[in-house]
Amino acid sequence: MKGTELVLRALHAKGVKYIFGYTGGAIMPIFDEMEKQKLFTFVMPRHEQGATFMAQGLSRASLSTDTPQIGVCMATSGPGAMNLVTGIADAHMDSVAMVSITGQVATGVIATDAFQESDVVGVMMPICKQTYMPLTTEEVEKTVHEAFYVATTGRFGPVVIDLPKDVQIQSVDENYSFNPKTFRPKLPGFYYHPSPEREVVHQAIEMMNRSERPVMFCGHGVISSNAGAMLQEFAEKTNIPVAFTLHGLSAMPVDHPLSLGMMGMHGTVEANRAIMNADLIISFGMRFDDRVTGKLNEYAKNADVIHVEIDPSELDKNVATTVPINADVARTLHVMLHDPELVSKPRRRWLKEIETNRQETVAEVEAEVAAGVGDGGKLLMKTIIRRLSDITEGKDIIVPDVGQHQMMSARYYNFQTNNSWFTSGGAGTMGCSLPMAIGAKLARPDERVWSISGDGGFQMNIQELCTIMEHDTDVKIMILNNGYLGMVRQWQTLFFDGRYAGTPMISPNYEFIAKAYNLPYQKVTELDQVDAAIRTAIDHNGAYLLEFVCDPSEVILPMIPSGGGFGDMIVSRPKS
Ligand SMILES: Cc1ncc(C[n+]2csc(CCOP(=O)(O)OP(=O)(O)O)c2C)c(N)n1
Repeated sequence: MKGTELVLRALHAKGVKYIFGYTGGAIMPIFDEMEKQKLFTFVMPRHEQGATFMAQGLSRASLSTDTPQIGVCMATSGPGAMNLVTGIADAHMDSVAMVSITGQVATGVIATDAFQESDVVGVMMPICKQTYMPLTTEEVEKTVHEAFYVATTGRFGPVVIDLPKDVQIQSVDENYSFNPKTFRPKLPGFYYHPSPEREVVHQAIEMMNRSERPVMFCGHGVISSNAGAMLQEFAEKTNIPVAFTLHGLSAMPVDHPLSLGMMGMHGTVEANRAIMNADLIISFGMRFDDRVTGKLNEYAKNADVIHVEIDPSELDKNVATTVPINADVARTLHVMLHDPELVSKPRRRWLKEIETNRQETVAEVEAEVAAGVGDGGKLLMKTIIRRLSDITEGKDIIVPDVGQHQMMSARYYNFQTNNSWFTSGGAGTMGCSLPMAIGAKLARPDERVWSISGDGGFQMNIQELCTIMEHDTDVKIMILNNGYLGMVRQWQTLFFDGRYAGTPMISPNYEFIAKAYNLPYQKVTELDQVDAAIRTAIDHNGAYLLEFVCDPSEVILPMIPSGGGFGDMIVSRPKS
């Protein structure tokens, strides 16, 4: 058996159905074997970066299905592999399981600057969970199995296998044998605590029982361990309100009476004030990112912190923890829910205080949403997202790009379906939406998927419209076109005296673009066209491109300035 056959046998054994890949000299043997075997659905992006986000979309969306799959992407050596870098780094920041296989020059010419050679392992090592370069064909199958184990054990993450061409095409020794059923990776130092220690959980429960002003945090770990329903049950049992990180959104209905919505830089006033005034924070599967905490020495000064986290290196990293619980979120919540000492307190004063904070801004925000247009009568993003949310009853899958529209989607889409929000949070990579939406749709074909982009990010991976055309992928696409790199423009408005350096943005004629990719298209400029346009896209059987012409001066608030504390939160638009 050849290395190429072993790679594919291992991928098949791991339940892989889709391969997102782009060919080239050093990966051709694997592609050739794929063509012979026809075991996988092959999806070719029009740029390797697209493959990484398609693989991410598939991994993220299939997490909550009965048949979770790991996204696999492939590229050739040198430039092909280098085009995977951004998507791999992005998956690493957001803890998304993914396996990337790159072709490498033959072992005999490694480190000679051979044609299309790059040091893939060297480049990828700091930006992924693990890298491999099998130097013999006998190692190949074991390496693929180990890669899947590493990607999906403990905190999820991307793994890269760089496969020299001779290792692909050589055959294994006749005595070769490998049994995936008995294979156990030997990974000293790679440890994983799925279950929490009961005494520590009990200590945490006692603190919750004593607390007068507790807040729960819901991070990506809740989604990764499929623990949203349990979190909701726990919140209801204890009457403790829940604030969400950007990645925690969609773990439970965001309009639940105990939900505070999103926290952090663009979080709600009620979430951020609750954190400021809390006496106890119970955080599940999140990492206290700087966009969540703001200035650390002012952060939640009067609160004890219980931190449930699968990755021990996150405990005490940014915020001092009173009770660290190094375990899987779902298993911990299970133990918590069954702790006999758990009490339900009404917490009326605390919940009333939170409601008062909510009321402070809700009227102003709702008035803006209802007005629907801003300067020059141009559409507001928040209104478009809210209309989408109402029309789809919050049940669709939302895949934003990066920018104002992303934060608007986070704030104004009323998520009702578990794990229905896939966003580049840690890296904040523009251009991710279109390919990530393709991967999500392949994972959950029966659900409606919306790719929402700004005019900037949309143009970064616009070529993936061709992949949509080729595969007839039913992704509904929205461009919120404000003629600017909007989020940066917002910072320029607020902190750079309105000097718009490098942010005005010309777009191509999207109608022509749509035509070129055989997509139906509609441009929306008036408020009274918004609902009908969204409904037309929904009713159309297949992909649809909607362009909304938006007000460039709209800002997403509240906002905590970068490096600021919660006390610096800008709640209303400065009057100029
Ligand atoms: C690849 C990449 N380059 C640059 C940035 C910095 N950046 C963050 S948001 C943003 C503007 C996004 O503009 P647009 O896509 O038009 O969306 P909008 O903010 O207008 O909704 C930029 C340039 C980034 N996040 N990613």
